[in-house]
Amino acid sequence: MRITKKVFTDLGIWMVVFGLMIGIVFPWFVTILGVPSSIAFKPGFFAACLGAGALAGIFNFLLARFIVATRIKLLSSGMRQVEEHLQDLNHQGNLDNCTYESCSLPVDSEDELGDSARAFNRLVETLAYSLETQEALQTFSEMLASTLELETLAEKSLEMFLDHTGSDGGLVLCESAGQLEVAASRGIKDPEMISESDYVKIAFQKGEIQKVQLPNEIKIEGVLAEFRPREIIVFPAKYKEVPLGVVVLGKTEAYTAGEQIRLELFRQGFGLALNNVLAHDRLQRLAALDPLTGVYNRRFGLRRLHEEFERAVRSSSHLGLLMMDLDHFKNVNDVYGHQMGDRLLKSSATIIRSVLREGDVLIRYGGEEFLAVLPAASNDDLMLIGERMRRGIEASALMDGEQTVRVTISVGGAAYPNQNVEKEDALLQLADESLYKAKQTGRNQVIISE
Ligand code: GH3
Ligand code: MG
Ligand code: MG
Repeated sequence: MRITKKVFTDLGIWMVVFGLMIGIVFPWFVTILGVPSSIAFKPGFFAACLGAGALAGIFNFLLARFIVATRIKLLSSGMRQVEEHLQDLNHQGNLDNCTYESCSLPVDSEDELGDSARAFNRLVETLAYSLETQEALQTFSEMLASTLELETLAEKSLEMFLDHTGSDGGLVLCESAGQLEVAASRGIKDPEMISESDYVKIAFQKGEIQKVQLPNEIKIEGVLAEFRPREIIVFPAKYKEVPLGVVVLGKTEAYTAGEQIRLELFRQGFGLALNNVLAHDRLQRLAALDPLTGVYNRRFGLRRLHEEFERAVRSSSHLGLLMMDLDHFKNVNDVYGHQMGDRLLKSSATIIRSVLREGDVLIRYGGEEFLAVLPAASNDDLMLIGERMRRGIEASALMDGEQTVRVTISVGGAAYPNQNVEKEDALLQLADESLYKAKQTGRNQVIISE
C-alpha cells in the first residue's frame, strides 16, 4: 500500500459514508425495537437519522484527525530534529557526539507509531555508523599517506584498529628477514610468543583471515586482571598478494558484522601503506649504506657527523671521533686477492661495530678507512674503545684454504671539547693527524690527540 497525501480525505469520506449508512439503517433498527413503522419511516425522522449519522461521521473524522495527526506531527518534528543534529555532527566531523539521547526518538508507544519511531532509530543508528566508518577511513587514509616510518605506522594503525572495532588489545607483526617481528603491541601479554602461533603463521603464509574463539595463547592485560579474549581476528597485511605482516586483534565479545566490514576496509589501505613504508626504508638504506660493509657511506655518514657535532655544541657534551685504517692492506690484496681483501674489510667492519654502542655512528670513510662518531665520548673513552677495536681485529683471523689471514688496524682519535674546535672538519683533521702518527710510529696502535 502506498502512503498518499489523501489519507485523511479517504478517512473523512469513509466516516461520513459510514455515518450516513447508520442513518439509513437506523429506522429499520428502531422498528425491531418496537417503534411503530409509521413513526420510524416518517420523512422527518428519516432525515434526522441521516443528518445525525452524517454529523457523527464528521465528528469522528475530526476527532481521529486531531488525535492521530498531532502524534504524527510530533514524530515528524522529532525526526527532523534528529536529522538536523546528525547533519551538523557530520559537518563538524564529530560523530562521537551522536549519543542515544540526541540521535534517537523517544519511543513510548507500542502501536504502529512506536514501530515507526523504532524503525527510524535503527535507520539513524546504521547511518551514523556508516558515516563514522567513512570519517574513520578518511582519517586512517590521511595518516597512512603521511607516515613513512614503520614504527609510527604500526603504532598509529593499531590504535585505529582498536578504536574502531572496540577491541581490547592487539598487535602488529611485520616481516623482517624472514621473521615476523612485533612492530606495535597494546594490551597483549607476551606479544613475541604470539608471532609463533599457528594461526599467525597460517594468516601470513596462506594470506587467510582467521577467526579464533577463546584462544589459549592470547591473554589481554586488563586493569585489574588478565583475561582471555572471547574472539580474536588474525588477518594478513598484503600488497599485491605479497604478505608483509599480520595484525591480531582480540575482544571480550564477538566481532559484529559492521566491525568486520570496517576491518576489511582498513586492511586494504594498511597493506598498501606498509608496502610504501618498507619500500621507502629500503631506498633509504640503499642511499645511506655502503653495500659491502653495511655501515654508513661517506656522504650520509658525514651528514650524521655534522648533526652530532651541532648537538654536542648545543648541549655542551663530549663528542669523540675515531679514524681507523687497515695496516698494509695493499699487501693483503696483492697476496690473497681482492676477494679475500673484501672479506677482511667486511669482517673488520663487523668487529668495529661490535665494540660501539647504540647511538654511535660507523662510516666507511674511504677504501679501507673507517670513521666512528661517538656521542658523549671523551679522550679516555676513545682510548678505551679504540684499544678494544684494535685488539678485536688483531685477534681475529679468516681462512684462505689452509692459510690463516690476519690484519691489524691503526687508530687515531680526537674528542670535543678536549679539542676546542668550532667545526667538525677541524676535529676530523685532528683525528686524521693522530692516525697518521699511529701509522708513522709503528702501526697497530691507538693515538688520541691530547
Ligand atoms: P697503510 O694504510 O698501512 O699505510 O698501508 P695500506 O696498504 O693499507 O695503504 P694504502 O692506503 O696505500 O692502500 C689501501 C689499499 O686498500 C688500496 C686498495 O687496494 C685497498 N682497498 C681499498 N678499498 C678496497 C676495497 O673495497 N676492497 C679491497 N679488497 N681492497 C680495497
Ligand atoms: Mg691502509
Ligand atoms: Mg688508507
